[in-house]
Amino acid sequence: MVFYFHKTLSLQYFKYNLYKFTDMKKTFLAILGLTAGMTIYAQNVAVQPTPQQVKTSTETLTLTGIYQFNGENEANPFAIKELKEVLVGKHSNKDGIRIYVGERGDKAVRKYNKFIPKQAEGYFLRITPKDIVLAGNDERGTFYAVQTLKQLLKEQQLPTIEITDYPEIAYRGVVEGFYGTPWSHQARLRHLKFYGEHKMNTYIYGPKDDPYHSSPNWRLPYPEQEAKQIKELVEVAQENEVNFVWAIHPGKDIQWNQADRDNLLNKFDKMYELGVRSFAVFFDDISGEGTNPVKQAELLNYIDENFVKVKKDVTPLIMCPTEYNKSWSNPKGGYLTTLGTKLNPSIHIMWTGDRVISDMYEGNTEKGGMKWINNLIQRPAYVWWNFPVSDYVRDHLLMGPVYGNDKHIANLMSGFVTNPMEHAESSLIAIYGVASYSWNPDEYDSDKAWKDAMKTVLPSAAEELEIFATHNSDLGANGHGYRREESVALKPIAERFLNDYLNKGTYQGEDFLSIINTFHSMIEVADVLMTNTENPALIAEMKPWLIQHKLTGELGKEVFAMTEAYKNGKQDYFLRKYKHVKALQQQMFDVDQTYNQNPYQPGVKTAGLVIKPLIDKTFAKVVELYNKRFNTQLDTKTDYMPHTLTSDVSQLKNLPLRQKTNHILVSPANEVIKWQGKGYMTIELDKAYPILTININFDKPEVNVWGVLEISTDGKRWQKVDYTQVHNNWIYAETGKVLAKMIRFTNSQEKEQEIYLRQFSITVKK
Ligand code: DV1
Repeated sequence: MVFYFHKTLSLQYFKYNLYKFTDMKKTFLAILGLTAGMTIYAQNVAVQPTPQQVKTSTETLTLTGIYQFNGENEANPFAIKELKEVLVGKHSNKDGIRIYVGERGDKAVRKYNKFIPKQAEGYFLRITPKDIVLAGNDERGTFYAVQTLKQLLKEQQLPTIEITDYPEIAYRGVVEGFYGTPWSHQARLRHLKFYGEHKMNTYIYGPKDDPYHSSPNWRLPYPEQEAKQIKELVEVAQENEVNFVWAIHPGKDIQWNQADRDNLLNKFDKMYELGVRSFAVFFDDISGEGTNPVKQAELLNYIDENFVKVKKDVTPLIMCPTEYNKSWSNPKGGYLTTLGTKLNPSIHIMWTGDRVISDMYEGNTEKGGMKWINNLIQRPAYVWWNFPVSDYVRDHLLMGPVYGNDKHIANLMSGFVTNPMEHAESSLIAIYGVASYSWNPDEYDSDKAWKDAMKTVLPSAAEELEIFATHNSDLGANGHGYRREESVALKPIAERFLNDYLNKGTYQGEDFLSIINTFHSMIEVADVLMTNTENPALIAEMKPWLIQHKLTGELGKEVFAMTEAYKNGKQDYFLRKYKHVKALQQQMFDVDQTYNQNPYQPGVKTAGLVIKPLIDKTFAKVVELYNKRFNTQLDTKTDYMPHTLTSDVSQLKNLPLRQKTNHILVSPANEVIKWQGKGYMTIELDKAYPILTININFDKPEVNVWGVLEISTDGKRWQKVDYTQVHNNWIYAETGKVLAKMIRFTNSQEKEQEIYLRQFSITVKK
């Protein structure tokens, strides 16, 4: 019994002091709490993020619309503004519901001081049938108390409740740090409000493709229009209790001299004038001089001492290192250790984990994880979590749940921010999950947060959005090897069906019906969402994927109709469905070739992990059975990639290939690729083709000094191909239609080369 209480209740009720208590003490206190006759729960409250400690009773408070405010002049004005929007009504001096609002020490809430958690941004919220207390440990705490009140209010009714709450991770939020089209001004405004509502306090501005954040213009002030918008963002961030962190990315061409120090500080001064009070310096994805850790640390300390500490109202600096994940770091090279020892202790160091895209875990100082990095940098890392960012899988929409980060490592990090997709609205699903995780990781419920996110982002069609999202979660094959679950409910059924059908040519009726039902729901939700008018920005982003989703549902339906037709010997009906399937495949191909035509991963992929393979394999099998039985030669092919890439360069070997008409392309990568001496990359085509041209861009001149391009028909005898390096780092080779099955590029020297893989494409004659 005691054990039961300990496990299920004490963690929630007494988490306030979780780290200080021993197990014995926790058990004892849990029993105390229960005997006091309170109802304690945290899980079932409609508040997200889940509060640390909640006590409720069954009574409710009905708002009358008349209030007596106590403390409104002393309390955080942004909290008061929000509160008045929530409690629509009028003021009275003598009657109505009493509202006590303010920060620790304010007169109005002084008698509640002992209930206010002594944690930054914490608050105490109490609702009784007569009054409401909103008492923050600080200004942000009061603001969050109001946000909780807002979530509790349903049809002018409030539950009587007592909440003691605070965040476990100090900085929680978003880093707009992806490659691709930066978010629009409108999207950013909407986001800042969303962050405030979900208790996130950080927005780091660092879109890679803003030329005034990075090269070439990081030294220049923003043009008037952009400056005006940033000023507005800062103001809105402030109203929503969000730190607007402006990041600079100077490392591509920075000179380690006084002139560039001045340039950087001048730019920071300009941003300060626009209202910015939080700053970051990013040294990610660069090569050459800028990567020197001693120089980086000197610059950061210089900014810290000559800007941050001088201004007094600027928050601690954040820096993003060049070796920002374990797989790239060379502990012997001493990069991270140098930062750890040289950087002023107040400066935060960002970190993406063991890999570029990875989830966080405790680990240890030898093998990896949070403890590994913290040991090197001598401070808790500031986590930059690369989900749901899709800048390396741009043909995918990542709307699945947030999971994978350990729940008990809050004390090992100074911040947790998510890097989202360039699709701002669709990213809110994951951001909601991150808000929930980073506030109260121990109680984080991935599935619940994900479902609640749907209700928050699109209340009028939350169920439909959830179905769409469940099939748009995985990233597909990618260079980083990061994958997510998808179509989770259908997966075991699909596996069983395929196992039966591919091996025995039979299947269970029940499985068949569940699968058909899934296809129907895919079609329905696509239609419902496509015509939804509640959140036009979201629908516009999802549009290409909705179209593809509907076609996939239709394709599945028709392929499965073929299996039934075959089983029942209905030949005409089979052929009719076959024809339709071919037409649907063609339409899906067209969508893929028409929408989202970015130069990196163009196209539109949906339901790629479970559903698409289920359809394709079933189609191939049923056509094969039919061909055998009726002696026909119907085409069993679906879309697939017949060519392969092999490489001994670790950052290249998992890069997917793409085909567009007669071009075969290696999917480009964003980051610096370290191509070791003698390292190679080979593309093997499904058969020998006359090669028309080979186009390469490594974003680097003089590749001809070290890079050798060769072709072969059998992989044994290789023929060197001459190429010309034309302007802007483009390499161009015309092979005179010579027949080849393999194309190989090798670093012929011993020395490692650092390149960007912007393009590697082969054009063949088909
Ligand atoms: O700009 C980001 C990308 O969006 C890059 C690395 O990969 C992301 C995903 O492709 N810069 C990064 S992560 N810096 C992380 C610093 C801690």
